[in-house]
Amino acid sequence: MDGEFVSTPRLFDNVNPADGSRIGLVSEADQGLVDRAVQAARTALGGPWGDLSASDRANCLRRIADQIDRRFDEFVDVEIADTGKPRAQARSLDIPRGAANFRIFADLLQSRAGEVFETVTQDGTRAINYSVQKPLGVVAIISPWNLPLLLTTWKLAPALACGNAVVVKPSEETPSSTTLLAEVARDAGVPDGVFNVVHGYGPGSAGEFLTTHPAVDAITFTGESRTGSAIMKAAADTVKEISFELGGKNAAVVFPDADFQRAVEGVARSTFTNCGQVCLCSERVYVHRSLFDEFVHALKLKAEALTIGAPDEKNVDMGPLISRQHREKVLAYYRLAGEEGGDVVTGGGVPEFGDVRNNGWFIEPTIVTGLAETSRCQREEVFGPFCNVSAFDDEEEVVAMVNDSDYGLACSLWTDNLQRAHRVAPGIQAGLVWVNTWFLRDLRTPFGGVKRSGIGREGGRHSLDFYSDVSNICIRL
Ligand code: NAD
Ligand code: 6OD
Repeated sequence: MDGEFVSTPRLFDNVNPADGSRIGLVSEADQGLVDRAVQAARTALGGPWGDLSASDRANCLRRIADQIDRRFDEFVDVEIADTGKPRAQARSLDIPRGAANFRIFADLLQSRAGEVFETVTQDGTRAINYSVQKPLGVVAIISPWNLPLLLTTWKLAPALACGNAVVVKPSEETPSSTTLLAEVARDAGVPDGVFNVVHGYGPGSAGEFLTTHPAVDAITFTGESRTGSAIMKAAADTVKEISFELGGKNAAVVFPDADFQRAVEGVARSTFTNCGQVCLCSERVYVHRSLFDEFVHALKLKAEALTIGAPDEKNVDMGPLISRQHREKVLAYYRLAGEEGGDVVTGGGVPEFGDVRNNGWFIEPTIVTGLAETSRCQREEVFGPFCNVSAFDDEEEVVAMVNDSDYGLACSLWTDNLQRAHRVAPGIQAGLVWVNTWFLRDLRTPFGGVKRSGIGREGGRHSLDFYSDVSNICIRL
């Protein structure tokens, strides 16, 4: 908060999902503190930050990335304490991506071009028009718990690159890495008030205070579609800019011409990574009827071979879900799948360890078959290590099944037929289509969803466009 750490009288627990232990107490921001954070950000816009050149801001972002690298192990430690995810995943995905987000937007900022038009007027004289990019102002960043540092920095880095001042509210489940990032930003020379963090919940707490704040100019949010809808309503009164990355009910399609082994491995990865808690995970798997039985059997073996456990266990593949409440929700979907006529191929319950891990929120990877396309389990986001596998007969039919969803975030197609890949991919109603891969990211590309999966695109120039206001200047010559 304006360059200093502030305690509040209201504290909430931060709990380790791998064993249920309390990691620490977190200060919840009240309305007064959120006001202070927003005011600090507004004031900072008129301070030294507002005078920095794009090149100076880019260098500042690179220093933040360097500081994340320098304190890499600390970031890994806090991220796994908050989430319970395998240390190897935090080391290879979450934390390196945190640093990469700052480097890519530093580079993109420096190669950013504007628009110039020469205009010939009716009387034969000329004018030139050119665009200038300005910050949006005070940006509220609200992030979820599944990939805390990765997803916060995905928004924070371009927001700072474009010269904004921010107030970040990390998820109440994962407050630590953003707090550490505040230290890092200060050490990297980000002026006081440019990067503020407030902790707390959504409704009636820091999230709502921020999204309804009249002095916040824009909200960038990642989280559930339902929350997006509540935030959109909150933002409407003061007509704030919004960018939303929301939920998914993503499909994976395995065509008969796929490399079978690669498809099995790919679908296992896209279903079970991060215990199914990635917005891009596949919960609907469509397999050509000719491969169906063989594929379901192979996927079952993959699921049963996963090592479930705490972050530092040897060869651990899958950690716990984030919280007791979230496990109850996912288990309710496991039960519902049976009630809706699904056959459980594997999983469906909670693993028994006989030690302290029984106090954590572990869950079995679960595969079902036989769910109707209209069933709730096939239409609603579970956000756990769960998929239903359905058979299809032809391309047209499967594209219709994939597109028959309220969501439209991501899809992966598995085929070795190049013509098929090019024919099918553009017809998928999703912001992201992968062919023979999943979650392969180039940070310059547009990222986001259609339908209930989001509003707008971030990534590359799309982020720079969102986090800037453009003005046209017309000069009569
Ligand atoms: P969530 O919507 O419950 O919470 C996200 C954030 O919003 C948290 O910081 C929370 O405190 C805050 N919040 C909740 N209610 C609010 C309100 N009324 N006003 C202001 N803030 C509020 O989501 P989650 O459970 O943390 O994350 C899981 C969800 O996020 C899943 O649906 C997943 O698909 C989605 N997600 C989407 C993407 C994407 O890129 N599309 C990425 C990651 C996660
Ligand atoms: O890779 C990214 O940039 C990104 N936004 C990933 C989102 C993952 C969802 O859980």
